Amino acid sequence: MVLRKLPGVSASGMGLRLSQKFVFLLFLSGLVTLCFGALFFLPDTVRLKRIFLSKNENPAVTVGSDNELSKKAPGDPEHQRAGLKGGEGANAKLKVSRRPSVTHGARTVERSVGSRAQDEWSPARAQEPAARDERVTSAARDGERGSARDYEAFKKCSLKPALGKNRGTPSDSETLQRREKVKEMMKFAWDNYKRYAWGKNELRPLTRNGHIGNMFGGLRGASIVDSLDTLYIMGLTEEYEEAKEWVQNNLDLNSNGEASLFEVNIRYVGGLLSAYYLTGAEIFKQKVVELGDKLLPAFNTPTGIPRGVINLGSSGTSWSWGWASAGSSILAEFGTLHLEFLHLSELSGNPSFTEKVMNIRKLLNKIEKPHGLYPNFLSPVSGNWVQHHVSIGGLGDSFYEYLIKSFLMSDKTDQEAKKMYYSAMEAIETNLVQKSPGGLTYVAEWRGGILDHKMGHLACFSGGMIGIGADDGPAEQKQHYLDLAAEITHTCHESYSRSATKLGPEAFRFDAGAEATATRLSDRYYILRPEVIESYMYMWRLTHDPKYREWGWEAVEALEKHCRVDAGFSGIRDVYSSTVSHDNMQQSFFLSETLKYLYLLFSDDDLLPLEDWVFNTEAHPLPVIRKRCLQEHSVTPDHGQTDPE
Ligand code: DMJ
Repeated sequence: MVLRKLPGVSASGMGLRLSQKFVFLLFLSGLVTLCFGALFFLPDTVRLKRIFLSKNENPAVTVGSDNELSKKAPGDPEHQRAGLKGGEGANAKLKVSRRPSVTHGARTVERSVGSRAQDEWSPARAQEPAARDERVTSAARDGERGSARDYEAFKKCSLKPALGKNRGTPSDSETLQRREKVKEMMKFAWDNYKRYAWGKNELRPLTRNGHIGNMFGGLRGASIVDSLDTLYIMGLTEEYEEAKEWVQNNLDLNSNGEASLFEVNIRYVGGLLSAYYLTGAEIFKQKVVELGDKLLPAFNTPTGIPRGVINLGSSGTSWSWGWASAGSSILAEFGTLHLEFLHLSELSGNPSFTEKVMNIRKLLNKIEKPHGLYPNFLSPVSGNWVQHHVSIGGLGDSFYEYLIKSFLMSDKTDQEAKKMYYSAMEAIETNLVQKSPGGLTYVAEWRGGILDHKMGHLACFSGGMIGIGADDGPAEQKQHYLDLAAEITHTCHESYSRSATKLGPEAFRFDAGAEATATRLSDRYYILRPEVIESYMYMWRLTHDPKYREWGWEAVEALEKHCRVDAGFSGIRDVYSSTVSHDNMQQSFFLSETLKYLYLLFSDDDLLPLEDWVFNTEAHPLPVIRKRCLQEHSVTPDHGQTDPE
């Protein structure tokens, strides 16, 4: 722009008229606004935070949110996928903390071990009882010494071959046929994902494209990582190899996005760990330890209780969910890390992973609990409960699951987890377990002492959980726990059989005349969730009552009839309408959990025997940690195996 001084017109020292000055100022301010605004279009919103937020390293700093993920409301499909519902205080401010320097000597050496040959299995010293003093904290001690375990060590310490004598093939032809059907469903789901959504997180089967979403912080291929172990155990070898090749060549962990710590942990960390322990392919170990490192900054809070959302890039910034009460962290999220983090320490030799989750355990053990119950929201700053909503469904569920599974995964040495689990169960029975007028047993929710007579689909995992915990309970309670597990599983089956589609709603109620049916329109959907089938699988293994296989088959028929579409499987919007409306989403947990549990239900018990394997909450099997045996087979970071048997 050229500015000229006009003759006869008074001008300022710059030689400009007032109107020209005004135009110039307007232009300047427009330019500044434009530059400032452009910052917001930078791909990494965290850059802004780096510039404008406190440089304070550790204490939480209250900031406004530009984090899309954390702004999602609890009813948002992204949260429904995660099983995160409820949640008051949607306007809560977010908290942020930043990445500390992460230092340790995790091994990332790639060494091809090849796939596992079943007849190579040897029980070695696996039968030796674990020493009393070898409790979970020993993982940290071993880490300090820099020892690490590997596939061979775990294999030698298993009691039985992972895939059984004959890959769990059942002897009766009807069960075999049913199992083959489930395998065909897996292949169909996989082939369509591969065809239309390869490399994306999930398949949209109606529109035949991929879904990325914002739960995984820019990580891709959730369906691939979630499917690795299912493909492997089903003997879908070609498909497993494709998946492994994708992980090797395309799973890029250098993402800089904002992820749910919980979701990345249960799906990616869990999926990679299982794939490693089942196959011994070093690429899975290398990737999982690298990913695990990226999660550590989430624990950099005043209490060590991690926040829900973490930036996977170098900033390591973390946030609480925008909808969680007063910047709180969620019980089911920070309480569902223990199994995977213990294994991360085992494989890397880095004790930090174990220390982080033991710190969470310590805080939860010590804190005062209303009526012995664990509320769903806790402040990562003060370490106090934020409000008294208790649920064994969404927001609370897998915390309880991980207590009993931590005990089982420790070769039954983790007495603290055992004690916490059975005390929690006692409180749940006293305060939450109810019987409906029609005789159905259910687990209600608790809001500061008032019962909400509702059970979520998510809460139906508890049949299986209480079942696997029965045998180690107090002698006089064992049969009682098994009965309770069967009753809850029966109630969950009722929620399926009382619908037109024979699939269960997201939540069902026991009030205003309702008995295991959804009374609200918004609770009528089914998104291919596994929990009810998961309980059938455990109850089958524990009792061998044929009804569980029959119920599983009913679910297969319903899935085929209502959820199978031309290009994959889809959730449905209303289980009570036989004219179905599809939600156009094939969730990754359908491949990792629903189909895997169905396959196991129709297999012999020696496929992934429960003496050796504990399933994480995304159905990824993790081996029992037999400390003493493993110590004899551990490797040192730089010199390979100490005991090259
Ligand atoms: C899965 O991702 C896991 O089972 C989680 O614990 C809860 N929600 C889904 C399946 O419903």
